[in-house]
Amino acid sequence: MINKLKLWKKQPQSSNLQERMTLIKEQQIPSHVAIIMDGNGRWAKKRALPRVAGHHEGMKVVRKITKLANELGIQALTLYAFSTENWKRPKLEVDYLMKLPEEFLGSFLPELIEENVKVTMIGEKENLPSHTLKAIEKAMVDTKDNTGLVLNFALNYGSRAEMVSAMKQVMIDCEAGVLDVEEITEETFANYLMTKGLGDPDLLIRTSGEIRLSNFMLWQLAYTEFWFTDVLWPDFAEEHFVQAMEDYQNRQRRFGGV
Ligand code: V0D
Repeated sequence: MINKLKLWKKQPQSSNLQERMTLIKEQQIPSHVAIIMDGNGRWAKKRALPRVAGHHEGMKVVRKITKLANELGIQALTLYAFSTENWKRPKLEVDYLMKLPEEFLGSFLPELIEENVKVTMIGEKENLPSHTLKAIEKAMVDTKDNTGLVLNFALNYGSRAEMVSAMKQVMIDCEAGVLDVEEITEETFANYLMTKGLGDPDLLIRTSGEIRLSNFMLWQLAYTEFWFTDVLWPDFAEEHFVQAMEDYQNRQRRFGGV
């Protein structure tokens, strides 16, 4: 009995995960998953580390989850990396955050290309440091023809600003006679948003125990399933993502049918 228990305990987590992933792949996979990656600062504080250490650890998790999402056949993964509110943080922290895209792409872009991942971005490019923008734009160019997972970074993004800017462009097009007022529908309006062509998220994950949207994709999340966890983003692992997928599929089974 003791031996049996030991054997059971020794089961490597990975093989168990592989089995769960196989089952997930046999059912309906969400096409588009969005994640609010919260709790990096709190993770660092718990360890008496500077906040930036949490951000750096969080970056490693982005790599892990991207790989997993791609393996599962998810078509798009939108990650909320920097909100328009985040500019209010101490300058040194913001400066550090703005170096993360370069560091991330510096080590992972070859792998992303290898894995057929396409890098995209939503958010205001205008206020980003040029070194940050340069790195992201190079990644977008280098991966533009890739047909696998769309890895979409929301950076300097705010949903209300996105909708106001869409509204302005709608007005401009109407005044120019390119668009008729009668043609403004939910579908045409969606084409003025930065997420044009992406499709709405099927599943939203938010880590770190906060139960709110924080101005993230308000239009696009109208019909999305929400999944919240107390796990802090740097602690978020494959098993948590797999759990979110299983819960999503259970909801689809229970409520999804006609
Ligand atoms: C910090 C947790 C990857 C959230 C993840 C500038 C906060 C790690 C990127 C990244 C950030 C962005 C664009 C790109 C490639 C990588 C990133 C920021 C913060 C904000 F093309 N992680 N990451 N960007 N963190």
